Formats: sequence, structure tokens, C-alpha cells
Amino acid sequence: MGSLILKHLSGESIGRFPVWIMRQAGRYLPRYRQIRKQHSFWEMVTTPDLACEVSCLPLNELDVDAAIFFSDILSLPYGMGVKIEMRESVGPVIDKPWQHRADFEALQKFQPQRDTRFVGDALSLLRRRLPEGKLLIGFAGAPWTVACYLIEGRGKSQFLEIKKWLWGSPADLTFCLHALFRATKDYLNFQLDSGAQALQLFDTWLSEMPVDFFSNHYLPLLNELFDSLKPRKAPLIFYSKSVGHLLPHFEKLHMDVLSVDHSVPLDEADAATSHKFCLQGNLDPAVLLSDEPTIRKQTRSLVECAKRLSHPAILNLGHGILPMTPVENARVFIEEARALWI
Ligand code: 1CP
Repeated sequence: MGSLILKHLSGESIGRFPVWIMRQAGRYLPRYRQIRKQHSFWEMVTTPDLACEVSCLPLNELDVDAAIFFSDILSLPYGMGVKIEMRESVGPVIDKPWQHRADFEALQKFQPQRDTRFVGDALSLLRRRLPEGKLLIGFAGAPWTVACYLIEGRGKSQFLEIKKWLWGSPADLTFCLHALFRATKDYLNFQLDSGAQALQLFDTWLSEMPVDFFSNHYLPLLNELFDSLKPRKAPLIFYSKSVGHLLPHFEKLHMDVLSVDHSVPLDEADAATSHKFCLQGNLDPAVLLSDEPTIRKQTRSLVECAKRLSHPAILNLGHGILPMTPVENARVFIEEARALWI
């Protein structure tokens, strides 16, 4: 038996919607917190046995239909030697943010087998250990979102540094995004070589990009990335959030699955993108902080909405699971999602 999600996406009936949770291998899990007390974040990421164990936790705890390998969108620059600290309740902080075009030239030397071998080792281990029917998802940060971290030094800022480039020297920024694109392409191919069966590209900070820059510079670059991966036949999933201003342009993108955040109902996202894609999403992660009847009710209405879509959908949250989520509540979401028949 192959992966249920691959069957479902190809139009075969599996009787229900498949489901997994973004950031499912994280701090809301007691065993994760226990391991994390003994190891730094990067130790966990670069030790294949630990990364593999943590990636499997949500399969055992929740019975989700996919595993996403434990890593971060900044593992690529980390593997190249960029100093990145994971700060409690802040996220990644970069010691010396990249301020010049020349900083990005270093990416030309990126060799996934050498610089991110730990990723390949974790993926092959996981592929061997994964139970029947589960999908192994590889991932990377999209060029824009990784550039945001490298240039700003952290996420959740006002993004003024990258916007200075965008408005003041767009050609330089485009050069940098191209350098990231090439490295990301090699990195994702390497993940497929190592056992990943689908790929998710995270573009969390795309909300900050103006429409003109998106359609003139970024959309062609994303499509170059998707087109280069297409021959590998693995489903390509693209995630962004709060991108209402860009959504009508998304129909020109060449991925297979659009992962939608909770700011827009799935059926509206379907219409806004001319019914082109399979959709993934999009329960508000805050619903999992409420009570059991509310979680069941909201999951049921998500399933009702998913039934009205043009293509097979994958259920998920609209963004990563919150660290304070009770595991029991995550279990209720998965259980309810799996129990509802199409
Ligand atoms: O299931 C999993 O946990 C898979 C591994 C995974 C993934 C897919 C992690 C582990 N991070 C990511 C993606 C990621 N990382 C994104 C894209 C998705 C999203 O928007 O949530 C982003 C923006 C990051 C950057 C990042 N790394 C943040 C967000 C902070 C910010 O700037 O808004 C944080 C908190 C991290 C650290 C991190 N990455 C992953 C974990 C479990 C953690 C917490 C680290 C810890 O234990 O302290």
C-alpha cells in the first residue's frame, strides 16, 4: 500500500479527507519538551536519530497521515555555517544579518550533500521507519521568506531592511532571490533523493510583498522552482498567509497544492484561484485552545467546506500549531477529521 495522501491527490477514493498539522513535531508535545531540555534545537536538527524520533512523535500521538521531517526553514543557511540562534518565544535570530549582494554570492557554493547531509540522513532514516500509508514531506523556506530572515536578522519585524532593497535596488534583491532559488532547488532535489515523497515550500512572510514585485519578479522565479521540480512527480505544496492582495495572481503559479491560512475560507480561495489547485488547510490554530465540542463543530464545518471544492483537499491548520495547545485537543481535531466520511 502506498501513501494515502498520494492516492487521494490522484483522485482515488480513501473514504475521508487526509489530515496532518503544520509544525506538528513541536513544543506542544511533552516528549518534545523533554528531549529539548537535553539538547539544543540545532543539535536535534543535525542528529538524524533525534530528528527522526521527533518527526515520528505526532504519528504515534495523533495518528496523522503525514510526517514532516524535523528541521527548520533556516537549516540551509545554518548548514552553510551562518550563525543562527533559536531564541525562546522569538524564533531564529541571525548574528550578522546579510547586508550586501556579495553575502548572497556565498550561496553559489552550497552543496546539499556536503552542507546539509544531516537532512538527507534524517529523511532516509524516516523513510525506513515510517509506517505503511504515511506520506513523508520534505520542505524548505521559499526564497523571499528566507531572504527576510537573512536580511532582517529575525522574523516578525517591520521588514524595513528588505523593503529598502525592494524599493531602492530591486535588481540587487532579485539577484539575491535568484541565488536562494538555485540553492533551494538543489536542496529540495536532494530531499527527494533522500526519501521525501512530497515537498512543501513555506513563504510565511509573503504577506509583506507588494503586488507589482510579486507579478514582475517573484512569480516567474517561483515558477522556475516549481517547473524544475515537476519532473520528479512529487506533489508540490505552497504555503503563505495573509496574502489576500496576491491571491488572484496565485492561479498563475505552477504548484499542485495551495496551503491556505485561516484568513480566507477554502471555497473562497478555490474561487479566487479559478479552481486550479488542490487545497490544504485551514482551521484556525486558536480553535485548538477551546473545548472539545467547539473543536468537533469547527472541524465538521471545515470538512463540509472541503467537500464543496473542485479538487481533493488535505485537512490541516491555517498556520503552525500553537505551543500552548493541549495534546488532547490536537487529538480531538485529528480524530474528528478522520471520522468524517466524504
Ligand atoms: O512539525 C514540525 O515541527 C516540522 C519542523 C518545522 C517546520 C516545518 C519547524 C521546527 N519549523 C518549521 C517551519 C518554519 N520555521 C516556518 C514556516 C512555517 C510557519 O510560518 O510557521 C518559519 C517561519 C520558521 C521560523 C521559525 N523557526 C520560527 C517562527 C518564529 C517567527 O519568526 O515567527 C520558530 C519559532 C522557529 C524555531 C522552531 N522551528 C521548529 C520548531 C519546533 C521550533 C521551536 C524551537 C524550540 O524548540 O525552541
